[in-house]
This record gives sequence, structure tokens and C-alpha cells, in this order.
Amino acid sequence: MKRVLSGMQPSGQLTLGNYIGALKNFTELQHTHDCYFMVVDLHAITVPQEPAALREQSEAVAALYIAAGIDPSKANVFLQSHVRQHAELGWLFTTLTYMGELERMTQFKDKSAGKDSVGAGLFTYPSLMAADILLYNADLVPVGDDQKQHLELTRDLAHRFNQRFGDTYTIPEPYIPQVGARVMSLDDASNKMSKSNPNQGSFITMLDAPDVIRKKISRAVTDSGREVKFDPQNKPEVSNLISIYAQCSKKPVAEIEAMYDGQGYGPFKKDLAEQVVGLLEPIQERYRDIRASGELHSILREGAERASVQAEKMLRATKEKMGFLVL
Ligand code: AQP
Repeated sequence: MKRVLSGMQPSGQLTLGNYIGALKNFTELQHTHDCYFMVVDLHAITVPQEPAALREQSEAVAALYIAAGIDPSKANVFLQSHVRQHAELGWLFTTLTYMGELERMTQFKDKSAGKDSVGAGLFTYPSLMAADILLYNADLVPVGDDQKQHLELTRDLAHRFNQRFGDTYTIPEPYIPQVGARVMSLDDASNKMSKSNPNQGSFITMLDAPDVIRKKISRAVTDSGREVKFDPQNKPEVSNLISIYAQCSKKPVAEIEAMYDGQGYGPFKKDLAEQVVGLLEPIQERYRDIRASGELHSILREGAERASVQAEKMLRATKEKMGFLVL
């Protein structure tokens, strides 16, 4: 069975972008692959987090994984910080990564833009991400389009390690959806939807109440025209909303365009909001049940125990090859 690994940062509430771009794929892959799905809390602290919020969001992300359909008896669900090997292998891979490679990363450029000072961890984040993936010798990594560059670096680092120290790591492949790989922000279609955007109206979270979703979609930026037409070049905002509609309703884009032909944006946005509410409401119900059940901690403990066994094997093999005295 091929192995899958992916994670999401508890740096806020998961968004519809996180769901469409990645989480939805997690739930599909668990039936055919040996899956490891983490909450990457060590990554989240690469930008400042309020401790109580970090703890709450870590639990919320794990509960949303399960509410979205990940079955913890099939897939390993755990927090990154509960498997200590991540931090250790992360350091080893930091020493194998070149400064120039990290300087080229667009996520670092975006997140550090305009800031007087940023933590060194934000810069070395891709080395830790490489370690996360290679620690389990993953074959496949389901991610949104924004993570493609980090995954390329992971592949380069795996090659580099294998060449320098002997064949050890599988070269992982990205698994990026054809449609919905980059859901854009509701207030500015030139930026991707992000959970840490300070403008709450720019994203829909997976836990937003139905009325909040309706309000956010009614206020979503469109253009001065009235044609519901998929044309990302000339109508990026409307095209983004059509993509979301297509993902939620499973209807082809052409059918959506035909449904709203000549009607303007009002009826389209109204129905889009109902589509999103219809997608998220059952997930939210399961989420509340999971949080109330008190089972989350034992699921996470068991997931981390299973993941640690696998992680320790790769860490030992790596250390031996690099010349550490492993007793
Ligand atoms: N807008 C998006 N469209 C499609 N996929 C997306 N992903 C993120 N945003 C979109 C995918 O979701 C997974 C988890 O991402 P992450 O939490 O590790 O960090 P991120 O990519 O930086 O996501 P955010 O929401 O923008 O978080 P913040 O604001 O904290 O940086 C990844 O597979 C990502 O590709």
C-alpha cells in the first residue's frame, strides 16, 4: 500500500480553501493508502500564536479532520508536536538545505513582506516540512497549489540525501486537485484564501454559522458586470465563486453558467451561499459531536503512538547513515 502524508496548520480555523484544496482529498485517499494526517502545530508557531488559541485550534483542526470524514481507525491522525522525531529530523534536514533554496520560497517572501523582523523558523519552515514527509517515506502528498514549491524542495532534499549518504528516501509526489487547488480570497481574487488573513470577510471557515456564510458570500467582491461567466483572466472574482460553486455542488462550470444566464450576480450568490451551507452543515454537526464525546485525546494519543514507531525507524536509519553514533 502506498503511503500518504499531509498536514494543516492550526494557525486559525480551517477555511473552505483548506477543505477544497486538501482535506477533501485526505478523506478520499484513506480508502486506498496508508495515511498519516497531522496537525502541524510546530509549523504554526513560525508566526506568533497565542498559547490558549494554539491549543484550542489544534484540537479543532484534529476534530475537523474526523468530522470531514477521516476515519481514525483507517488513518493515523496526530499532532506533529506529539511525535518528537519531527523536530529532530527537521534539524538534520535544515543542515542539508541551502540558504539560496530557502530564499527563493514564495511563502516566506509573502509572509515576511513588510515585517521589520521575522522568526528564523519561518525561513527554515520548508526543511521541517521536508522532514515531516520523509520521516514516513511518503509516496504521495495531497496539498493545494500553494505548497507545490515546498514539495519540490522536499524532493530535492530527498535526492540530495540519497546521493550523499546512500539510497534511503522515497521521492514523494505531490497530489494536487485539478480544480480547486487554489481557492481565492473573497475580498481580493489575486490572493489565495488564507485562515490567517486579518480580514474575516476574506475567508469562509469550516465552522462559520450559516448566516455568517450567507453574509460573507453576499459581500464577496465581484465586478461591475452582471455575467456569471468563468473567465479567470478577465473576471477573477466571479470565476473564483463559480469554482467554489462547482466544488460544492459537483456541477460542471458550463452548467452553472447556463443556470444563471442573464440573471446577474444576486441569484447566483444566494444559491452559492446555500451550496456552501449545505456542504459544511453536516461536517459542523459531526464536529460538535466529536468535541462533545471527549474521544479526541485518545484518538490523538493512539495516532501519535503509531506514527512514532514508523518515525523512529526512519530517524535511526538517517542518523546511522549521516554518521551519528546510534546506540
Ligand atoms: N486557498 C487555498 N486553496 C486551496 N488549497 C489551500 N490550502 C491552503 N489554502 C488554500 C491547502 O491547505 C493545506 C493546509 O495548509 P496549511 O494550513 O498548512 O497552510 P497554508 O497553505 O499556509 O494555508 P493557509 O490557510 O493560508 O494558512 P495560513 O494563513 O496560516 O498561512 C495545504 O495543503 C494548502 O496547500
